Amino acid sequence: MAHAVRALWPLGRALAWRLGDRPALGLHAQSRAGFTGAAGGSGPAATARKGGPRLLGAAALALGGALGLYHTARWHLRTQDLRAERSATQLSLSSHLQLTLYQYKTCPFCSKVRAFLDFHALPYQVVEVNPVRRAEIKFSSYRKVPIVMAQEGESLQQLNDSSVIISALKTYLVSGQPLADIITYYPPMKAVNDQGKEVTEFCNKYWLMLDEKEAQRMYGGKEARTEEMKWRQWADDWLVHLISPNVYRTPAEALASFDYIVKEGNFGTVEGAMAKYMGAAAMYFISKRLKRRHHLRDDVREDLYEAANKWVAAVGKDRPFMGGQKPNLADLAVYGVLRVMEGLEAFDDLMRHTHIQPWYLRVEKAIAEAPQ
Ligand SMILES: N[C@@H](CCC(=O)N[C@@H](CS)C(=O)NCC(=O)O)C(=O)O
Repeated sequence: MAHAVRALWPLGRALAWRLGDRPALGLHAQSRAGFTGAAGGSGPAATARKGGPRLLGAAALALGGALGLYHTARWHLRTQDLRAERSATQLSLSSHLQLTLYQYKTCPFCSKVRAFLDFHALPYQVVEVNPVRRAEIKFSSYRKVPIVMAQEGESLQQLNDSSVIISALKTYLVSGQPLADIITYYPPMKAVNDQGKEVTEFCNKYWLMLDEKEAQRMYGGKEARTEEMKWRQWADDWLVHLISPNVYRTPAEALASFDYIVKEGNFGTVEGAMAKYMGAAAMYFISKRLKRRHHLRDDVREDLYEAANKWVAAVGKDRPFMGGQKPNLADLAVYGVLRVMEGLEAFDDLMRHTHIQPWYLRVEKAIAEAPQ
């Protein structure tokens, strides 16, 4: 059962943390690995109560930016001549890709990727992975989901990690560079987490590999690019950590959450029944531990509401989305993470007690209206 529970989102991730799997990256891990870094709890909500992680987060962001700039420059010099020829074909790029998404439907990282693919009208096939046996991803040495397999002509690429998948595909859509080249700019890095365990992270994962012209066209200025990176990282490093403590807050909520996970997921009948009751019980207790680990309040809803309102304040009143007239990658990431709570009490509470609903519905609509 422990194995079943470990592989399941949100429970699987929670148990991964419990088992010391989480890349809670200290300075040591970051300097060893030199990656953009998921500095634990470095988002605005966390930094209100924690000064150190804020500095780490800023340092990680700056480091990622510097690495990204370096890679962008290197790549720009190499491909300058090809660029002009490619621009004419960019519109049809998405039709050159055949994508397969390996996922757990209720995993927030997978939901982020789907939000991205749907908004960009990129067709894809879904393989729902059985969280107990994970046979569907046996081919992969990277053992988490989401994974995207991307076939571009003769070339088949495996993209790991939600943020890498999104950054690589967005770079592809904007620049037209071959995906095989793009993914070399997001190399995996081994790091050591705060429990001394080796974990895999990815360099530059919030950075798009664009030349100056493309970046200008896409963002209009440096601030918009930095803002998008910052809030994408916040969604991964802070917002995601609020999900489990909120959806497993009480025994009844834990049971409802598992009911939903089992219904949506790829479980055998016995596995499903076991996961529902044993998983709900396990997660109810584990979520208390997560609450302490992430320094959440006694009433974890308070943290969720605060995060949502911070996000709404960051979007502001003068634009429908953080991306302006259309969602950017941060809008899609925050939406994707929150969406996994739909249908649960935590989601209804969130809509009722914060100002996030109008923005949330706008993103939902923008995705629904994407040309199919
Ligand atoms: N940083 C990764 C995290 C992915 C992740 O933790 N996925 C979980 C499911 S939500 C998983 O596959 N867990 C299985 C395991 O850890 O063994 C991403 O953004 O994609």
